Amino acid sequence: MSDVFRSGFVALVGRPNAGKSTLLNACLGQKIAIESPVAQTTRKRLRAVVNTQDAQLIIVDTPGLHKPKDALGKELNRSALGELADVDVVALLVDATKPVGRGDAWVASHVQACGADYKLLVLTKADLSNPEQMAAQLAAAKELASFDDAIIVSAKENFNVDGFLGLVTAHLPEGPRWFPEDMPYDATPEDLVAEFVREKAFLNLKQELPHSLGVRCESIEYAKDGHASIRATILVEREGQKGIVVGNKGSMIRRIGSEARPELERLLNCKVYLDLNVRVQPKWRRDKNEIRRLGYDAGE
Ligand SMILES: Nc1nc2c(ncn2[C@@H]2O[C@H](COP(=O)(O)OP(=O)(O)OP(=O)(O)O)[C@@H](O)[C@H]2O)c(=O)[nH]1
Ligand SMILES: [Mg+2]
Repeated sequence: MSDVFRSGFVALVGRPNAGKSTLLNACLGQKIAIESPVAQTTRKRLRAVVNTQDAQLIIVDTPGLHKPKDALGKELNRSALGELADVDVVALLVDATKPVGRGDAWVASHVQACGADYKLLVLTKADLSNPEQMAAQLAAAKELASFDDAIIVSAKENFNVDGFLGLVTAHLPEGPRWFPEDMPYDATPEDLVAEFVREKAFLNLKQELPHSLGVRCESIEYAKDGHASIRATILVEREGQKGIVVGNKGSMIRRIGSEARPELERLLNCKVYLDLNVRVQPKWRRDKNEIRRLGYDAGE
């Protein structure tokens, strides 16, 4: 154990699908951020507090940076770029399996310009890549900005996640434990319930309509016997989409519910009854008020 205690904020940024949320979960050792192969899965900042004997890291998951097509996309970018302003460490995540492109260069230019003391390049998904591809990718990604360091990880296989945490910790300033040790994240149970339902909807409907889907948790009520009754609404933009989410005789919405329930039970640590409904809310992605109601805005 070292005699200095370090603490600080670490932002994970990168293009959509780079593996930011998966790395956050691996660092925390618990799933709080939703993961999916759909680009722009993460819609709001989420902070995980990782405690070790010598340090406290507040790791910030951000929405993937991309070319926005609507008000929601603009909010996602605003939220992610906003995080760069006020952190000690920025980790730029680049997918080891996809060619480094203009999107990465654009993200890297923001990393370059931000005031963080330590800028780390993280090549993700090492398990899907081979050594030659990784070496080429690392060389190309290093050109994107002047990084202080680079590291290769696989969050899925838990490869070098400790290495990542160690490297970041060593570059945090000396400071106190900002958050109590029993507070591993900054989201409400309602936020996480809505997100977990959205993940299952994304995974099942990724070909059809992921970006048109929003989820709101209406209520969580705890009964005397300890179980939680949860009501949540899936928002879609058109009547036809409602039919897809409901599915033949309700088969799709039942599937989404039955996939979400075990994860919600693990999260809330009790038995869960989940009541899911679908509502049509035309063009909600263009409506700033609805985006705000769903909690997908960057806030002030
Ligand atoms: N094989 C493998 N897959 C990974 C790894 N990390 C992430 N993935 C997968 O890559 C996809 C995207 O991961 P996310 O963590 O959701 O990516 P993200 O950067 O948070 O994406 P956005 O929220 O859209 O910006 C998911 O299907 C993950 O399962 C990894 O280390 N290995
Ligand atoms: Mg994400």
